[in-house]
Amino acid sequence: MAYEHLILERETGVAIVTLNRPAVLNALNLALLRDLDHAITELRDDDSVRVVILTGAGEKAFVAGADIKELAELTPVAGKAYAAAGQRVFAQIEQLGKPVIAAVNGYALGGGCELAMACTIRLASETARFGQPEVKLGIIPGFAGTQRLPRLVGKGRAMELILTGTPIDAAEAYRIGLVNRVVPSPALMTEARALAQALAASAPVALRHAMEAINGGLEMTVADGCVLEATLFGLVASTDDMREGTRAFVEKRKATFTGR
Ligand code: CO8
Repeated sequence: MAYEHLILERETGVAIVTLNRPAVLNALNLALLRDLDHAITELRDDDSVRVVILTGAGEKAFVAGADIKELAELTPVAGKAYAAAGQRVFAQIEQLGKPVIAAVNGYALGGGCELAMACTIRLASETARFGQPEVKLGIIPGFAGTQRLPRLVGKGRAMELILTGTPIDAAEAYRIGLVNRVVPSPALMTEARALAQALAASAPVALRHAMEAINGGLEMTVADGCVLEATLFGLVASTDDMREGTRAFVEKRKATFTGR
């Protein structure tokens, strides 16, 4: 399908989604959110895609937040609907069942930081900046930032980032656990592709269920999470990929996983 504000490319086993409004630092407007919604659904249903990379067009930004010009016009009812729509799309990314790598190539502010947090793994270029500056606009995060940020970096740090609205650089984001890795800017997409290819070579059903155990388990007691884990373990142990993976180890060869 044709997209207005994003570019969707496919390489072997990997899809690259580039949010493409560079003139406004890839700010998320409703049209871009709609494109992202459709792209995620397309990628969910495409078995040839095992891993997704999400990045921003241009040199400066991943996503500099929700489009402030659009926000400024919102009525309360429209604002609630907008926030709910963003939350739903971001939840689809989190629950895609395939790893989504955020390749954060610059500003990830407000809705951009929230989008990165919905991804499975975050790689940042040295020039990336992260923050939740909403309070400086008289609003609060609305795409689940108040929920995902404390879960990723702890309550105290989330409070500080959200209440001060002050952005942090990539090194600090790494230090507090907001990103998995920081790489020199020119190497960002190479690193993201290498990670994506490594993940794409793994057993897709195992990856999907591992993510489900982690995401689901975080919302449960440890005891309930362990029940979930054991159940998903049982399911995964019934796959062709489990037989292939264990047999390949015994036969001292590289496993080839089919996703069945
Ligand atoms: N929305 C709309 N336009 C933007 C945005 C944005 N978030 N960010 C940048 N732009 C535009 C600028 O207006 C400018 O356009 P123009 O050339 O027409 O003037 C262009 O992008 C380039 O930006 P700058 O000239 O400002 O570039 P600088 O390098 O000087 O500064 C910054 C870069 C620091 C990133 C700066 O642009 C900035 O502070 N941007 C806003 C960051 C921000 O506050 N983000 C949070 C937005 S609120 C949000 O995300 C809430 C999410 C939840 C919503 C819930 C639904 C209701």
